[in-house]
Parts: sequence; structure tokens; C-alpha cells
Amino acid sequence: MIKATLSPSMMCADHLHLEIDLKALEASGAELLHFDIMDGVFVPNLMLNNEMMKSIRTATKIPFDVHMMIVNPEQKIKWFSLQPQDIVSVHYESTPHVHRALQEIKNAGARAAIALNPATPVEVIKYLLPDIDMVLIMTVNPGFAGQKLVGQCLEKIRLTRKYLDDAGYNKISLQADGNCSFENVPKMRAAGADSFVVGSSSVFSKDWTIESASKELRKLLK
Ligand code: S6P
Ligand code: MG
Repeated sequence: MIKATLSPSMMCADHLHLEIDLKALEASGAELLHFDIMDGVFVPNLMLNNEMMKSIRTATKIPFDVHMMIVNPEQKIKWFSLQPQDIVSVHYESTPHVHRALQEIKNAGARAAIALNPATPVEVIKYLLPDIDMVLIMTVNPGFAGQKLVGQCLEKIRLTRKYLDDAGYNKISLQADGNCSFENVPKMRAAGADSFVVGSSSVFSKDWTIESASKELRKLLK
């Protein structure tokens, strides 16, 4: 089983006090920082961008987990300043040239991942397997924080882990993105997820500090 890791969702951070949150995320041992890039076309929302990522890069060594929710990402990967430990996800549904998009990520020197909306069957990744380091399973519909888990996505996580293992790709990571709450994370882990995008329902919940929520999540993920 791949070690469980946390990827805090930066769209849920306190943007008035980003530096404070970043310090807390470093102290909490966050393995990745999740950046949701939205264009208002692929999803009905606008969020985060390369300039913000550049500023944050100067303040942390935590690698970036860039989730592209934009149309034709293959034309835009070059706009981003990426580093070798970064991982970039592109949506299967966002372009007819998804393999080219994965190639562009590799050409930019980062790790590549495929993201799937809740209704997209896992089998579409068949001919992408040699070129990906991670599968991102959306456990809510993309576009917004603070949504409720789409229940059937737990079964989808289970099926995806089995699909990857049966095909001989047991090192490909499986990320759950959406409503990774204290209640849902153990179920997602039991289903086979190893990377968790944690946002308003856990690490950035008003009832917890970043450190205490991260500690609790790690306890639940043991
Ligand atoms: C949604 C986005 C996610 C959210 C995350 C927020 O389009 O891809 O990464 O930022 O789901 O977390 P929560 O706990 O509010 O669902
Ligand atoms: Mg995301």
C-alpha cells in the first residue's frame, strides 16, 4: 500500500494571511500543496494562477500539486513554472489531446497525472498508464470547495486501485479530491486512495488549526 500523504488545497487557505498558513502547513508536514487552476470555462468558477504560485514558491520548499481545470491544457502547460518534484493533473474531459497534455507536463520537467470527473469511467486511462504518475479521482464535481462527497466515488476509488494493480501499475498514486473530511478520509483510504486533497472540510476547517487537523488526519490514516 502506498504511504498516505496530504495535499492541502490552497484555494481554501486564508488569502489575507497566506504566509501564516504556509508556515503552519510546513510545520504540519504537508507533502504537497494543491493549487486549483480554474478558467471559468471547463468549470463555472475562476481560481488561482501562475503568479500566485510563483510568490508562494519563494516562501516554501513543499512541492506543488497543480490541478488544471482548464480547457486545452496542452496549450498552457508552458505558462507555468514547474519543478521536478511537482505533479500536474489534467482532466480527461478537458481536451481531445489529453496524451499530448501529459507529454507537455513531462517536457516541462514535472510529474504527470490524469484527473477524472465523477461520471467518467476509469477505463479511459488505459492508454495513458505508461505516462502517468497519479490518477486524481474527483470525489465532488470540480469547481468549488465545500461540497458533499458523491457517494459512488468510494466504489470508484476501489475499482481504480484494482484496475491499476491488475494492469501492473501498483506504483501509480491514487488521489482523492473533494470533501476529504475526517469522516470520509478513512473510507477513502480503505478503498485504496493514498493522496488526499484536504480543504475546507478538514485542514482549513474553522473548528481546527492547520496543525491539529493535520495531526488528526494522519492518525485516521495510519
Ligand atoms: C474542487 C477542487 C478541490 C477543492 C477541495 C476543497 O474543484 O478541485 O481541490 O479545492 O475539494 O476541499 P473541501 O474539503 O472543501 O472539499
Ligand atoms: Mg483540486
